[in-house]
Amino acid sequence: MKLYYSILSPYSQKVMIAFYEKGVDFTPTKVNFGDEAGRAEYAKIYPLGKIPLLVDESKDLFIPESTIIIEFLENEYAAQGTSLIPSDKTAARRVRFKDRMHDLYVSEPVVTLYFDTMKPADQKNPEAVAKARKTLDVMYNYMEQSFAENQFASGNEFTMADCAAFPGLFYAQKLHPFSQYPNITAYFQRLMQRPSVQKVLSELLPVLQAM
Ligand SMILES: N[C@@H](CCC(=O)N[C@@H](CS)C(=O)NCC(=O)O)C(=O)O
Repeated sequence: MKLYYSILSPYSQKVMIAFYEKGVDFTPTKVNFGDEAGRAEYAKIYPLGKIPLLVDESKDLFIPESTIIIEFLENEYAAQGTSLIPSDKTAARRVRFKDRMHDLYVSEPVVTLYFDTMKPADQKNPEAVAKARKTLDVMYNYMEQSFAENQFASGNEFTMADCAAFPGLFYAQKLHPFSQYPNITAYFQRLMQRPSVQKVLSELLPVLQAM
């Protein structure tokens, strides 16, 4: 199985954490978003141009969207590694809800902040930045309460929702710090201790240092 990804991409990191938690092998296939040729090449594979994307031509598999890739992994490899989506329907719905919360209201605003820092002064969008920061503040308050009672995002077991939480929080450390929230800080430290997260960081940190 080929995973089209970039190590800088939060949604790629989310899926890689899931692969490592499940102990499922994959062939990492880097997408070069840094130049036009790389983008054009990838658009031939997936016209929407979004990563991550999981492809297995021999099995006629073509799976975009980080959450759907993890759903596929859990279905195919249920008995292997960490259970990322519980078999109980109510527990699974709660995990899916938290996964959506982390993608839409943590990772997305953090991505907005990240790209705004890269823009020249005359292209910055203070309105979008203010909205992103407000969303993050609401989420931080919500998460702070949640982690007072739970070790992980949906109860006391690591799930897909935690795969989704790590990348946004990782970039948020610099872009919209959560250090004044002790429960989120402790949760982030728990995530940092996961071998799956360490494996992603071992690829990510050298790239960030070189930038
Ligand atoms: N909802 C998608 C989001 C994927 C996404 O936005 N990926 C970004 C990188 S983190 C991307 O491919 N950006 C390239 C572009 O939009 O052209 C998922 O969960 O996989």
